[in-house]
Amino acid sequence: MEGGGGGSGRRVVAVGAGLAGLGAAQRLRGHGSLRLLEAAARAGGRVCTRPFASGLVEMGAHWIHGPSPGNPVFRLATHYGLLGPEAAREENQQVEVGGHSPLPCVTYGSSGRVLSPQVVSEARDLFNTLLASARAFCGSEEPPAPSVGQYLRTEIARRLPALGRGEEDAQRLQLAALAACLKLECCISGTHSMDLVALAPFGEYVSLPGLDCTFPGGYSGLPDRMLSALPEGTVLLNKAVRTIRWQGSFREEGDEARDFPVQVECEDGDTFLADHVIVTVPLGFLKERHQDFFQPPLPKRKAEAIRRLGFGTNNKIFLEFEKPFWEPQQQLLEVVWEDESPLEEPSANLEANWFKKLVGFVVLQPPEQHGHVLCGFIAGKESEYMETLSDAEVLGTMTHVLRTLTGTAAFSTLVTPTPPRETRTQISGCHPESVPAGNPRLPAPRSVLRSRWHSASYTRGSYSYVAVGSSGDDIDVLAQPLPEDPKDSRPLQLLFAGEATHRTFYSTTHGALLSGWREAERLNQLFKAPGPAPQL
Ligand code: 6YU
Repeated sequence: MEGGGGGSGRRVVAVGAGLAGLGAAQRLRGHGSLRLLEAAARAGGRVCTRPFASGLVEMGAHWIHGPSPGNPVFRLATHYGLLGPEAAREENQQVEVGGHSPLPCVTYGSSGRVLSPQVVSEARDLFNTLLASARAFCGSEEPPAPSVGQYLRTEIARRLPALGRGEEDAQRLQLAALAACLKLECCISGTHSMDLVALAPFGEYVSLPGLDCTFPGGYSGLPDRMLSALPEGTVLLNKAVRTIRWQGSFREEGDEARDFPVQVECEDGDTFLADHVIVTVPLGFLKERHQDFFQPPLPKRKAEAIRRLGFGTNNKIFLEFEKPFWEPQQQLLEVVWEDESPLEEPSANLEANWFKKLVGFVVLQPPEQHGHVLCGFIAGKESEYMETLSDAEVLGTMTHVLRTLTGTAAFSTLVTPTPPRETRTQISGCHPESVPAGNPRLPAPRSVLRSRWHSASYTRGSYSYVAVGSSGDDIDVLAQPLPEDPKDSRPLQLLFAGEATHRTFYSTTHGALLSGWREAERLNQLFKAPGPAPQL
């Protein structure tokens, strides 16, 4: 089959129907035809809402980071009426959270006790101060360390004598809480270790104002609405692209008069000829496949940028409980493994220790809508190892972890040393019906669901970061269209969009959307497309 119509008009093909691809399709004007080819059976890519328990859960993007008028995802979601009343409140849009909104929280230690909020916030304050100073090296020629992780560890070591006011047990607990902060930062950056994240470009990422919000009817409502606004037949699902041949001269049967510089060949053998192809496949896919995906292969500069930039894994584990064991006001259950320290190498034994990388659980709100559901976050190689386990294994391990943390394990094989039962502190103020007196074992979750972004063949991870040895310039190189020569008689054969191509908003849905709009605008300029200016 040869795709597209549109007579002598320019033919555009976009690869990938995530927010970048859909955004590009939404904004293109003045072309002859557009086809959007998507490997999966659904649009949305890393925006993926699924039913679970009595409600919906987000397997990918969770929040709008910085929901305020400067955020195009916020504007579009508001336009479609997809957000709740809290998000519409102007005060909430003005809050400066500098990244992630804080949630009311309880912190469990691995000895089976709730840790003092004061101890935890002391460690968190120090960590946030150090993180802010790490961002301040933005663009520095000579940062004090190559990676964010190394910088943070050096600074923590420097402050060691003052930690916990020099008292040994208090100091150990502060270090354990700092190790937990470091793991949370791995989830936020989507990396195995902050030692892999480059220090100098770290501050280039821009946080928008606004209290992070979710989509009451599911994040997928956004791509669904974008999709339904496109002319019917624009998006072809289950259409995985195998190879993009560019710099060619391809003719269609029955139309010898016209040749196209690009041919897109799909896994099922279908081909599409195009003047322009907007590539929005994830960086993880490009890392694995770019050598065969493009014929001729990408120029060295682009291939090197793909190799250097980071793309890691952050997964979610959803657990449904019959009854909550947490307090109604608690929205975040944090985990601190009390024998850990950021100054010591974490265990490399994934099989024995993968669950220790879990940073904690967000409580899905409101329970009337979701049921009693916790969403755990876990990044890095441990997260990738978790993907290889069965549901039953993950559920079993999570049950044991939660029993250990709440002091309700009969005995612990997960943590050493575990204090004897009588020395463990009871969880204060637990729901009497869920953890009855005498502290018996916490009931196992009813069901489990987890994401597996690393195993997903057309994603191969969660999102991008600027890795050691790389810089924001690599993001710009990745975003550059091909052929490189602006005087080429057949310009803009390949254009590149996707979250990893946005220098200041990489790793987010708004970065993805803006990148799609950017590439559509590049083509609109080429077509000198007349038409109304977009309203959003
Ligand atoms: C956000 C959030 N969020 C959690 C988790 C994940 C992500 N993000 P897509 O992949 O969507 O589309 C490409 C399509 O291409 C796809 O459909 C493929 O099937 C298709 N394809 C591939 N190969 C193909 C082929 N050969 N042929 C045809 N089709 C092909 N973002 O704003 N808020 O809460 C989270 C989170 C677990 C996995 C997130 C979040 C990231 C976004 O989901 C993601 O960026 C966009 O959806 C990507 O859209 P796209 O179109 O580019 O690709 C300092 C500093 C720190 C920096 N980080 C701070 C921010 C932290 C980010 N937040 C993450 C947190 C969560 C929980």
